[in-house]
Amino acid sequence: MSFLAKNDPEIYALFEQELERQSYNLEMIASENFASNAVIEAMGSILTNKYAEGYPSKRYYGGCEIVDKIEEIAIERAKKLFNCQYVNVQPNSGSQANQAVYQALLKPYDKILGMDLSHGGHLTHGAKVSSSGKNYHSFSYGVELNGRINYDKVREIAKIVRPQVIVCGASAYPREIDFKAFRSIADEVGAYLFADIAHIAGLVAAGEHQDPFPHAHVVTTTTHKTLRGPRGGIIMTNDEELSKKINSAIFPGIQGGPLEHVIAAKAVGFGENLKSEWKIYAKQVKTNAKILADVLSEKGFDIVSGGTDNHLILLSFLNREFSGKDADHALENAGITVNKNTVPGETRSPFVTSGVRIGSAALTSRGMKDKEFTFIAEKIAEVLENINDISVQQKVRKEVRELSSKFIIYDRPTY
Ligand code: DSN
Repeated sequence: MSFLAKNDPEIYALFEQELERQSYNLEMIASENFASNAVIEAMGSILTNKYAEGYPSKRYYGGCEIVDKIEEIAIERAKKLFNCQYVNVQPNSGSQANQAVYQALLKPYDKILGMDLSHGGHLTHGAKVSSSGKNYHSFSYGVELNGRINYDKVREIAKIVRPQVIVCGASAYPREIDFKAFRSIADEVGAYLFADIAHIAGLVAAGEHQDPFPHAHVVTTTTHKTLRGPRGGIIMTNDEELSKKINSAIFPGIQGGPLEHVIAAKAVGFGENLKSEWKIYAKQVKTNAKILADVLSEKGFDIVSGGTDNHLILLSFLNREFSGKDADHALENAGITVNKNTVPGETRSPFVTSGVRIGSAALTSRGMKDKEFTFIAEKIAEVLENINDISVQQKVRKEVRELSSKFIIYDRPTY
């Protein structure tokens, strides 16, 4: 019997329910993935006991010789993976990583220009409800009605705004991001280019998406999305002076003791990303997303931008009677987990929306390939075409369970 089961049966029972949910539903939220047992083991380890404020060899506590080695391995692996010179592996999340970048590069009320949240950007790219939009003057660019970034328009906006930082990278953008084009805009207006590659990092690491270096001055990513590591963030740069400012912004600026158990898990995750199999995985992630786009498009659904270059698609229901919220709910009932999302030309509120975002990374980690993704796309279409028919949702739910049970990801869960 596990320690958890013995000591806290109430929490353990909920863990069992969550394992059941993860095992027998189709997880298609584009920002989620399934970390390996090795990553989970490192996260749930004795390293949680250790305080290590500071950086390797420059700590404020004794007894850090082992965690120093672990943090150095995490840094070296990330440097190799993303082809850069300086990495801070301590951010507890992508949001904290981004907050630290702003602290390092900006003074309060300086100007930032990022992608509009409702066009696929992220809260931390200047949304007024986030500290990035409260502590700095934030401005935004968006996508055209065709769902794509128009780089000439971004240039026009940048020339008017004259921001100190241009943020590129997105949470719901199905197309390749042209870092080189963004850098030329940043150079033209004398801004830093900051690339947040949280969604696409696993593809970048495999050479399946354009590399943000050498174009971006600073790059952040989360480690748990397409990278499939533990929940957390990292910050990267090739500029030594910037790296010092970033390190001070993380500690003592924003965070205290780093989560060394998570840093160890980041190292384990990066080790997996460096293996040759990773390239095969990343390629399949893209193939699977393309299958979703192709099949759903053949079935008459409107795919934002007409397809995908990465791990996600956006379905638009602007021309349908039902909303993103309705679709999200119906698919959830059928055992397919996605999230509602705004789309270009949105007419409904952000709580209702006219779209859903669907990602392929997590199910690809379970080993699902072309055949399974074709089947899944057909099932998504079936549910959406019969959105008010609960019997269809119940039938699909059974089929989803049958498929899921052939691709069990944690046969020996470490919780
Ligand atoms: N919440 C994440 C996403 O779903 O894309 C971004 O932080």
